[in-house]
Order: sequence, then structure tokens, then C-alpha cells
Amino acid sequence: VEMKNLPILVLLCVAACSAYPLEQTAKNKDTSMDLVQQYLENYYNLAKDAKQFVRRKDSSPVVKKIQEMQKFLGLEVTGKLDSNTLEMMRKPRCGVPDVGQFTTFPGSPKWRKTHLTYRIVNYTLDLPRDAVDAAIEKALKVWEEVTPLTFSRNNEGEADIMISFAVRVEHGDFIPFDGPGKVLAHAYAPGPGLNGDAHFDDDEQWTEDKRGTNLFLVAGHEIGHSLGLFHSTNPEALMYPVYNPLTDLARFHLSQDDVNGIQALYGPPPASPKEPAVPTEPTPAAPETPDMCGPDLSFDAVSTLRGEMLFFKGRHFWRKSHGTVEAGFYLISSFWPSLPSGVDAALEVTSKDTVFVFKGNQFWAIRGNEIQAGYPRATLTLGFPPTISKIDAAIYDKKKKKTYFFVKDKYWSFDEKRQSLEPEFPRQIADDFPGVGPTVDAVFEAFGFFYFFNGSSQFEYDPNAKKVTRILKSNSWFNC
Ligand SMILES: *[C@@H]1O[C@H](CO)[C@@H](O)[C@H](O)[C@H]1NC(C)=O
Ligand SMILES: *[C@@H]1O[C@H](CO)[C@@H](O)[C@H](O)[C@H]1NC(C)=O
Ligand SMILES: [Ca+2]
Ligand SMILES: [Zn+2]
Ligand SMILES: [Zn+2]
Repeated sequence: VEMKNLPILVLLCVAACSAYPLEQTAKNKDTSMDLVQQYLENYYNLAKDAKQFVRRKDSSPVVKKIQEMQKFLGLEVTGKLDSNTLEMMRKPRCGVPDVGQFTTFPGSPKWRKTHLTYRIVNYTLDLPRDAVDAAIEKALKVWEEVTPLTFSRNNEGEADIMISFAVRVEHGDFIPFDGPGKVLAHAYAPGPGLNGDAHFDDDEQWTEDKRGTNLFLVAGHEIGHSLGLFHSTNPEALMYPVYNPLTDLARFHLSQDDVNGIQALYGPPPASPKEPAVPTEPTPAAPETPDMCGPDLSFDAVSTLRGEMLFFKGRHFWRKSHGTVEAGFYLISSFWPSLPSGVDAALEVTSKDTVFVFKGNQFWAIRGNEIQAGYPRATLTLGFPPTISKIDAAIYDKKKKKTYFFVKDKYWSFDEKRQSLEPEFPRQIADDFPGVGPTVDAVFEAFGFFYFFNGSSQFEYDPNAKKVTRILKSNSWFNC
């Protein structure tokens, strides 16, 4: 009996909530302005400095964003904060934006393989583990049925799709959850590392049925992102950004819109031979190259450059932005004609917008694709003793404004403010970076971690906790 009444209760609640903004005190109006501000910032790329405009509410940038939202979500496009619009903004939904922000993935990211692994890293206490496993399996199956993709589960280590439950801030990315309601989950487009992963807000009440938030429905949607789909404007689609509690679970099926989207990326399943697979773009012929996906790949040096990553190897380097799946492969000389091949170390000093590249006892300063005048210089000029014939790896610690130079099993610290090597160095790498070494080939910083390379192994090191948090293959940044 109780269950039968529930859908009605939910509807009543929605109706009551939507009536609410119409009879507000000034203070409540303020909260709803905050809601609008947050919503448009989070999902429609409203500039953060547009606050005063939201309060005035007649200014064109905000009206435009409201119209954009109304259009995307299929509401009447009035440009006004009418009750339907406010009601929609209060509905639980996916945390992934509806329109591109600066982090938008260019191109259409997709997996370059058809067999993918997933791992359920941890569980919500709302449901028995079996029920979580079953919901995730069912969600994967929804996509498996209409594509050539297959999935298998890993119980430990890395997987393409890492699934976890977390609350609020501390969950491995910089996008916090928001407590009960509103954002239910978010997920990342295909690629290495955090990409492909799906995070669920454990402040929701996850359920097998629709009494709380149905885990299967949300997981199905998030896995759509993990496979490369973005939000759909079609309210029937699983990829519509707003949670739909009225979905018929017993007769659940993907909408044609979802199927068209996923098949545009991967083609139909092989079992339906009548429809030829959508041809995938031919991969451009690569120049004679080290095998980027080979198990033994190691690097000479790794650095960031204006938000991208550079992996040096012999005469070549790979260049990859955080967002893109594919790494570009280039001759070093095609970007920096006077730079040597087989470099030893590279680091970006972000405060100077400069990448320093080391080989032997010399180093070069690069800004974008220009080598700065006055280089190469001798490493002696930095204060190294003449016995140092080669730097193995180097990294700039943004927080401490120090550059660390790794040489064999020791390292030096260079104070960027004073422009000098610090006294009491060198020190043992193993003493100050436990778990790393004894020697390193390359190191760079990403997402607050230091990534140390040693042959084909890579150590993800948390400089705050002072410990290695993961061991990865050196080529884990590539989509192998
Ligand atoms: C699950 O794992 C994530 C990522 O490792 C972590 O941030 C989160 O706190 C964990 N959640 C629980 C409920 O243990
Ligand atoms: C790093 O590589 C060296 C040489 O291949 C090896 O002896 C050493 O054990 C490796 N270090 C770690 C921590 O794996
Ligand atoms: Ca939430
Ligand atoms: Zn989404
Ligand atoms: Zn997250």
C-alpha cells in the first residue's frame, strides 16, 4: 500500500516545491537567486563574475543563459525565471554540464578498443553489495546490447571505468558533491586516469526501486558519459541530464537518440550484420616510432607545457592535453629546431611560463615554440658542481616555489625566489620521497600529484601525504 502511494507523494512534493518560489520572502528570493547563479554557472557556463547580473536578472547574458537552459531541457523559452524553470533547476540531475565549459573535450572522445574493464572501487551502505553489482552490470548491459563493446570486471588495480561512491569534497577530483539531492553523480569521458570514471554521491539514498534514487538509472546515464556520450536534449533519452523518477524500470529501454549517439561512436553490435558498422576514421600513418602502447615504453623526460603534457623519447615527443584522448607524436626538431634529441630532463616553471629542457651539462629555456635568447646555458650557472654531468629528472613544486633536480639517487632543491640551490642538498631521494627511486628517469606534476617515471613503471606520489598512492605503467597517460 505504502509503495503504491509513493509516486503520488513524489508528485505532490514537486508541485509543492514549485509553488514555493512564487510566495517568497526576500530572503528566500535570495536563496533562489543563488540557486539560479549556481545552476547556470555549473551547467551552462555562466561567467562567475555575472553575479550582479543575476540579481538584476534583466541583463542579457543571464537571460541568454536562461533561454539556453530552457531550450536544452525542452521548456518554453521565455528567458524568464518562471515556475517551470525554477522547478527544473531544483530537480536532481547529473553533475556534468549541459554545454561545454573550458574543460570540454574537443572532438569526440571514445575508447579505441571494444573490450573495456570496470571496477567497483567501493560501495554505498544504502544497498547490499550484490544489489550494487547487479545495478552496475545491468547499466553496462544496456550499452553492450547496442554496440560491439564488452565489459569485464576487475576487483583490484586500474580499470578503464573506476566506479566509486563518495560524499562532498574528498573523492579524487576537484568537483565536490553537494549533499542530498541536486547533483546525483558525474562521470568523465573516455581516456586514461580519471577519464572514464564514474562517481556517485553517497549522500543520495540509493535504491533498487524508485523509492530513493534508482542506482541503475543513474549508473546507465553516467556510463553513457564514460563511453563518450554527452547530454541529450531529448527528455526521453537516458542521456537527458535530469533524473526522471517516472521511468518505467520494468520496461526500460534506451531511446533511439541514445542508440544513435552510441552507435555513431562505436557502430552497432556485430550480431546485426545487415547494418554496416559506421566506418571509423582511418588513423593517420605514423612516422617510424617507439611503440606508445608497448609494455616496456620508458621516457627520457616529461613536462607540462601550458596545460598540456610533453613526453620526450629520443628524437620525438608525444604531446597530450588533459582533455584529449589521443596524444600527438612529433619530431622535437619540428617544434624547436635547435633543441637536441635524447634530452635528459624537462620541467615547466609555470610562474615564468617557461619550460626548461636539460641535456648533459646544458639547458634551454622554451616559451611556447620559441627557444629563449641566451640559451643553452651551463648547469654550472645554476650552482651545480662540475662533477654533475647529467640531470635525470626535474620538477617545479608550485606550492613551495622550489625546483627539484634528480641526479642518480640524490636530489637538489633550487629556490626559484632566491635563484639558488639550497644549502644542505643533495639529499637522498629515498629519504624524502619514500617509495620512489632509487633513481628516476622523469617526473612531472598533474592534479597535485608528482608522477615519477622509472623505466616502464610510474609512481603516483602525493607530496602532502608523502607517499606513493598508485603504481602505473609509464604509458598510462596514453589511450592504450
Ligand atoms: C570511495 O573511493 C573514493 C575514491 O578512492 C574515495 O574518495 C571515497 O571516500 C570512498 N568512499 C567510501 C564510502 O569509502
Ligand atoms: C627502478 O628501476 C631500476 C632499474 O631498472 C630498478 O633497479 C629499481 O628497482 C626500480 N625501482 C622501483 C622502485 O621499482
Ligand atoms: Ca547530491
Ligand atoms: Zn550526465
Ligand atoms: Zn568526482
